[in-house]
Amino acid sequence: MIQLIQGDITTLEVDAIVNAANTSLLGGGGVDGAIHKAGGKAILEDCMKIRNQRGGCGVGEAVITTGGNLKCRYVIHTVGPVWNGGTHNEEDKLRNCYKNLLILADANGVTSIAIPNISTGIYNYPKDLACRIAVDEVTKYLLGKKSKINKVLFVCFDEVNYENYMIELRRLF
Ligand code: AR6
Repeated sequence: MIQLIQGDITTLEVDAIVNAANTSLLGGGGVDGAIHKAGGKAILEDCMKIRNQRGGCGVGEAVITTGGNLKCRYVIHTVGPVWNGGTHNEEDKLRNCYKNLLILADANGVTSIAIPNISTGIYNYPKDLACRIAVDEVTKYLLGKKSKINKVLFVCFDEVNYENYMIELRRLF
């Protein structure tokens, strides 16, 4: 099941929420700042361990930590591409975010997951293009693999993203 909601991802009761992080995994603004603020220091401690093990998280990759004080068991951190005109493999990198976060979720027994609009804030990816990629990758993954994920929430914070997702999901379903 795919659901669309508008709101703050840090309040949701799901197995995992996804963070739009940066390669340092040390926190930042936007949804990243909100997740670390609401989730507390246990999330940052796990991020530091991952930094020590593998030096952070590459663009398009995903890593998993505790959900700390949040209502979710896990936070899956992925790093979207910075939009740079569209000629720097931004699309492949954004597709990789969705592919890898879903694979990592399944590998950890996650059955419900909430995903924000990766790269569409500070990283400036055009919202309409990012929306199509997100919906395409999630639907392909749920249809194509023996996934145990049975609930995906697309969580939009701003009105433009919400409208884009509404149109795209209505077009498909
Ligand atoms: N819940 C859900 N979505 C949110 C929330 C929230 N609480 N807050 C913002 N958004 P951004 P990026 C939406 O900038 O573009 C950070 O500093 C927001 O409206 O959070 O991938 C990281 O550390 C937008 O649509 O992430 C990186 O340095 C979407 O989340 C950098 O920003 C993504 O916006 C990553 O930039």
